[in-house]
Amino acid sequence: MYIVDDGIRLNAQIDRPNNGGEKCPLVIIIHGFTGHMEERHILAVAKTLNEVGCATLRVDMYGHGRSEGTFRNHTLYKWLTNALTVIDYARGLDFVTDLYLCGHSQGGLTVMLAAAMKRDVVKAILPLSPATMIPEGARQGVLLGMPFDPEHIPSVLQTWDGRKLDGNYVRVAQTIHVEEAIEKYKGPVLLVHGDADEAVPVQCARDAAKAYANAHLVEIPGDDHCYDHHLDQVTDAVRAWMTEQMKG
Ligand code: FER
Repeated sequence: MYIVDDGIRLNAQIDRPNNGGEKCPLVIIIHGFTGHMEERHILAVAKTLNEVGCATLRVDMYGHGRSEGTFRNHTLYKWLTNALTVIDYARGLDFVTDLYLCGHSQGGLTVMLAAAMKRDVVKAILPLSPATMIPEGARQGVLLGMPFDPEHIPSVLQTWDGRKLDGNYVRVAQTIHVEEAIEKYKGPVLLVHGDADEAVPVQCARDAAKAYANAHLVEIPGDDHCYDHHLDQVTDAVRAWMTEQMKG
């Protein structure tokens, strides 16, 4: 299934809850930088949400997975407008009651930004290991483990897997202010982060948890960026928190 965002086809999949219920909440789930909607941790979180009675809408963002657009040309603006389009699509589904946003890493950052913009329609958010350091890293010239001059951004950067990323990614990221988005969103927030994350420091989630009006942080001791060791603790945290949200 595709959701079309201004001519770009975004590969997406809806999974309804196991009880096959009529109307239900829906959680949009967004993967991270270089990721896609079939990653192990994305599928595990989706399955858990389906088990507690939520539909899920997983989507491959611009330039990722089986969506259109090229990786090299993706930016946080493109992901953000993708997210706004996917939110509107979800709101138009007749079986959907409350709308939630969940995202991993760069997808977690994206849902934090989108929730601020759509705060009147987003019930709660679940940023998992959110890559909130990207904008400040872009301003400081520290991204992808390669220092660069933030006033003279290279036209092309190299990612850790050797793929090319246009310098406009950095120019866009430099304009984004995560604190403003955090300040605007007053709904409930579940943050989950491994304290041995090698890609996004756990401090990102600690800072966000302090700054949000209504946040709960679950740290996973010893776990890494994609929860290779304790994915079950991630899904336990999601299951417990979402069950509480659905009561209220
Ligand atoms: C970076 C570290 C992490 C970066 C992006 C990420 C673009 C995102 C990781 C993810 O989404 O999984 O320096 O620079």
